[in-house]
Amino acid sequence: MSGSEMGFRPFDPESSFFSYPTSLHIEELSASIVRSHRETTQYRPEELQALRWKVFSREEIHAYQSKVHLLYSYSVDEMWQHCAVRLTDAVQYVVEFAKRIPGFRQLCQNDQIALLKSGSMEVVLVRMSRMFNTENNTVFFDCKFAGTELFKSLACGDLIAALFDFAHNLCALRLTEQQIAVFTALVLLNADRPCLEDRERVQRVRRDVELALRHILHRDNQESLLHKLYQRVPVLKSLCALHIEKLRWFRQLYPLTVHSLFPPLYKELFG
Ligand code: CLR
Repeated sequence: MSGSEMGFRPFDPESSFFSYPTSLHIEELSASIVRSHRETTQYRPEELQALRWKVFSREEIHAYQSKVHLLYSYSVDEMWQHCAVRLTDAVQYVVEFAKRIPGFRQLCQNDQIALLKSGSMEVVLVRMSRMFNTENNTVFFDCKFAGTELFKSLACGDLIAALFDFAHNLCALRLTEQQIAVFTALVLLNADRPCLEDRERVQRVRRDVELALRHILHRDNQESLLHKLYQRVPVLKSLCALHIEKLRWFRQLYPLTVHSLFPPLYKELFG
């Protein structure tokens, strides 16, 4: 490639392998990740703010809890299936986000899949905090805000409580959309994931994203957040493990539901 062509190229994460990334690189990288995040999150913060008054009625909650037998009431396995579908939707948006992180698509396909397999759920859980209202401990689900009681029929109260707790604590950090964007990119680009072929290459892409996060936090005068964010990473891992454990338990009870009604991507990631 000629020099003049290079001048018109968009940010190339690989180029920083040969030279120390300039602050312009890092600036462009952050902007690009923030754009990718914005394009792959279904709701903008202003929209979510405007929807906060929408909460489920007692009757609706009972229908989700399979307490009543109305036309629109869920049985236990239907509720599991419904949540699995919702989670899979959310994962698909994360896959799209990953593909738009500069450098991600240049990783070999095996490594892209390995990173998504172990990281996409973690990113969904970080994203959950954007959809969370700490005033009443509810999360945006099926177009309204829902408390833990709505998920009672899943019979995994400990997991639900832990997920809500995590979202609540992350909300308390009052992260900006930019901070969430770059932090989630960093969660995906984890060179310690199992089954990676070219860890060094992942590490190289990660290094620049790490610089982007530092850059953003420095600019926002919130450098102390870095440590707090890193502290959440092992918690994410344990929540994902608990989710997988619950799925195993559910599969023993309802093997056919999982086999024939759960989304294939969900089974591929967690089953
Ligand atoms: C997370 C942020 C995403 C959009 C989104 C979609 C599905 C939601 C999820 C968010 C938060 C967690 C959620 C999930 C559907 C079911 C799940 C509410 C808001 C609850 C906690 C139940 C999990 C049950 C498993 C055992 C299947 O951008």
